[in-house]
Amino acid sequence: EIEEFFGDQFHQWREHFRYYEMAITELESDLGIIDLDWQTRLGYSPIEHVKTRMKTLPSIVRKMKRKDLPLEVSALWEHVHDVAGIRIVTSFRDDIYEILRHLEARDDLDIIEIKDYIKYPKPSGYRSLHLIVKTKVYLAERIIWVPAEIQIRTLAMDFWAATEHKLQYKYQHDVPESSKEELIEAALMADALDTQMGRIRQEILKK
Ligand code: 0O2
Repeated sequence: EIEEFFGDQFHQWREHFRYYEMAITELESDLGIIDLDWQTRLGYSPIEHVKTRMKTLPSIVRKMKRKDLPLEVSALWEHVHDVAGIRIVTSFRDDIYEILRHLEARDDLDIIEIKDYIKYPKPSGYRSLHLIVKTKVYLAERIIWVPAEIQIRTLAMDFWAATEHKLQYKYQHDVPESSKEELIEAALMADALDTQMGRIRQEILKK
């Protein structure tokens, strides 16, 4: 069925999906190593946990249609940067920028774009730091740089985003206006929680 859908580009699509999977494997492993290193040297890692996901085919097709892109693998590679996705969840807001500084210093990662939805939250109330990157992947006979999206957010931001996402689905993306306002309010509460936890940490570190 899928083979029919892609016609003579089927093998190219399959090949590219493997590249995205490789990028996820690479990023997950790199972050696991950094997490261990931080734990070992400092007894504390800014990484709380990491989650990976591949964008589903229906979601890719929807996005390409929305962007008026031809359903071709070259358009996917050039213009859809979030097929491979990795989410890093932290305990504190400051940890997000600590992780960013680390990622910026790596030479196996090329940061193409930083979208700071913490400084500039989305109208929905959504907060998170998004990085569009290219990650270095060693194949048997050559090196490729695979596009990926890294989302970095606190537990509080993640709680809000995951719950809001579920509600959007429940209401088929047609959430009543009053609920939208309450969701924005809830996002502000999650933000206040992050501020308070950060303050408590500073107090404890001072002692
Ligand atoms: P899924 O299932 O993760 O694929 P772009 O054209 O890429 O520049 P895009 O895709 O709108 O623009 O990028 P954006 O807004 O920077 O990031 C989109 C992703 O951020 C979403 O993925 C969500 O994971 C998350 N996100 C953005 N806004 C919200 C929000 O209001 N609520 C929640 N819960 N998540 C949000 P996808 O593609 O929607 O889904």
